[in-house]
Amino acid sequence: MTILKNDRYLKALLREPVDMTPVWMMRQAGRYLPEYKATRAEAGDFMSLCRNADLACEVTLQPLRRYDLDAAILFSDILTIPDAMGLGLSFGPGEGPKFTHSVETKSAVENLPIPDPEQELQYVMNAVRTIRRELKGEVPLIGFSGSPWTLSTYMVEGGSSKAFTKIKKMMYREPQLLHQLLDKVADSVILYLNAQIKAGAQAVMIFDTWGGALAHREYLDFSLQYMHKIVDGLIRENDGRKVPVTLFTKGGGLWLEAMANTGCDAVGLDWTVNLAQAKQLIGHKVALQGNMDPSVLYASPEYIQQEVKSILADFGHGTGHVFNLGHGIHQDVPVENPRVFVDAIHNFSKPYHK
Ligand code: 1CP
Repeated sequence: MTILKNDRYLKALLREPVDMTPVWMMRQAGRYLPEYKATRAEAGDFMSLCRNADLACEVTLQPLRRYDLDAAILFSDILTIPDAMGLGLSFGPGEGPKFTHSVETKSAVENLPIPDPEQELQYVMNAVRTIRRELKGEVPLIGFSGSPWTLSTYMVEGGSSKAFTKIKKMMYREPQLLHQLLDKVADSVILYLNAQIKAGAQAVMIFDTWGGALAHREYLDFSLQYMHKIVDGLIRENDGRKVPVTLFTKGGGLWLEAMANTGCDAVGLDWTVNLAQAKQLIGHKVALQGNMDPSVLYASPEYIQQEVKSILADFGHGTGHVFNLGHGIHQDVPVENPRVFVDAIHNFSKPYHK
């Protein structure tokens, strides 16, 4: 077992005692950091940055040099899987992701290959191996994937969407076709995450960013069912240590019990959820990650500290909480503010762990 100097993130996910509440930030590597923008410019474009293991490692480590974070997250994107399936991913300047080919017909679904993670996605595994080496056991490395539903929204719509018109037409007109697609994507995600774990990821997270666009029954059927399948298919122990799995559905506050019942180790919460209520509901089964509104990082240092104190008080005593934002950090937050946030969590949480 590789020794970790700081393992409080892994311990909190497994609800083992810690000295203070661990913290990382969703999208902690990104455009709010001037050094990220410089490295991205050096790479040329976003996908070139992802494909270059040394530069992907560099941007993964950048936020850790500035802030006292308890985990690193692989620098990559959820859309690497559809890209590896041959859909042709591109990111125009200042635009969202776009695919050359969308998946709208039965033949398109049937012809989709399941990518071999050590072939078409080997650049991701190389980034994982490089980052693990360069982290030198300081903090654990988180691997990740999108959920089958969230990935499929991009694949069917051909890019970002607000109304999800095409995929919802497919869902209500040809549900079996959508199930076929989701199942294929779920199989791809299982292979991809297990390869990340074998390459060195010490925990994994599944981002279901668009699950909140679904109606209740459809969430269970078209999103959660496939995340459950992934949880069942994952390697849960590696290098002598448990590999915790976190599920995050943005807008999933009404489905916390169902999420906790998948057998995952932790549930990520957006900022609409009250942490005390969530703890009461599912805190005996899983750890909780979250959940400050990312926009609070626009506020004054005093306000940020107050908000951190309130969220810590909501969770109360004991382990099982990983502090985070309720969604990704915004591009235009002042770079000093994440330090106020991270330090406040560490300082103010100590009494809750005595
Ligand atoms: O211009 C740039 O530099 C690209 C911006 C960017 C970044 C920094 C994109 C394009 N992806 C990423 C990295 C990324 N994406 C990470 C690793 C960085 C880190 O966390 O430190 C992760 C975990 C993701 C995950 C991701 N990509 C999600 C799920 C998490 C979430 O925020 O909800 C989603 C939905 C995507 C798709 C995507 N990739 C990029 C953009 C701008 C988007 C969103 C598009 C949309 O709104 O539909």
